[in-house]
Amino acid sequence: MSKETASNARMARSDVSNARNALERGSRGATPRPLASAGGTGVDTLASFVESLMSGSIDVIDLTQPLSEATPMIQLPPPFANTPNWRTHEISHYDEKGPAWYWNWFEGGEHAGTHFDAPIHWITGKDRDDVAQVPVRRLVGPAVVIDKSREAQANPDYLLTMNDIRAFERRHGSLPEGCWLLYRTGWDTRANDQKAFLNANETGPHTPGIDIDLARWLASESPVVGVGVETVGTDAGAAHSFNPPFPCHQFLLGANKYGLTQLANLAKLPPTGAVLLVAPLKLVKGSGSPCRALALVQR
Ligand code: 23J
Ligand code: MN
Repeated sequence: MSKETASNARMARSDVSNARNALERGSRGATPRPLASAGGTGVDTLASFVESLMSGSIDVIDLTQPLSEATPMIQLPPPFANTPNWRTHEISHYDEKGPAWYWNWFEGGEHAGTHFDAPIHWITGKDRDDVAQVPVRRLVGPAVVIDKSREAQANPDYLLTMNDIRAFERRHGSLPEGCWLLYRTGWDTRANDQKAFLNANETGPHTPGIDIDLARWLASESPVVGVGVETVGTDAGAAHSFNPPFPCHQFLLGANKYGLTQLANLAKLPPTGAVLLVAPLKLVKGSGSPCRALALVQR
């Protein structure tokens, strides 16, 4: 304890000390506060959150697919360049290269597995945030889950429309401000099988997505900050031939919004009420990043 701190402790009840503490801290100074107060609202919602977490009345759901050499990667047609498969290289494994430690290094794309698309990923967002610049406040928010797994099973080219959103809103209320729209298609069950996951034939990949008008509306008029999907990208497999091509990427990233792909466990979330937490790596100038995506759900 420093001389000054000791002196402050002895004089804790004096007016002089209180005034000085207030100045030094630039805060409420010696004004007594209730023990568990978070300040601000006077109601400690974070303490009650921790209580719910510990009692199990709030559950944490992992929305992340495992990332390995078997993780499916998007395959763009020629002449476009592609992302190589994820690869892990061993550095040592409790052996002569490191007798008491195990560690690896890896190589892989920014858009590998469960990953985050930053606005700068697309040409329409080229002057906007890279993945390191995205405000973390926007990586935490309410999640709404729209389930079209039946439709996508019947039609792998199923496109979510404005009418689907209107029907969802009639039933569950308006999309909340700053929300993430999570689009369930049942595609997560294919994630351990590159062929089934990409579902390509001679006419290209066939995976569900979002139609052009809805992509435009989500970007320019809706309260969503991002769109999350179970498929390899936020756009439909056939979106290369849409006009404009890849409308989700074009409109959402151009509007400083985000994409989130290859999600798992959306079936475990309620249509509304969950909270999404997304944690992409803070890659300087990165266009995106593999990420951990978690959801908090009230039981
Ligand atoms: C580049 C070009 C087209 C697409 C993508 C990337 C992605 O899906 C992605 O991961 O951002 S559709
Ligand atoms: Mn991506």
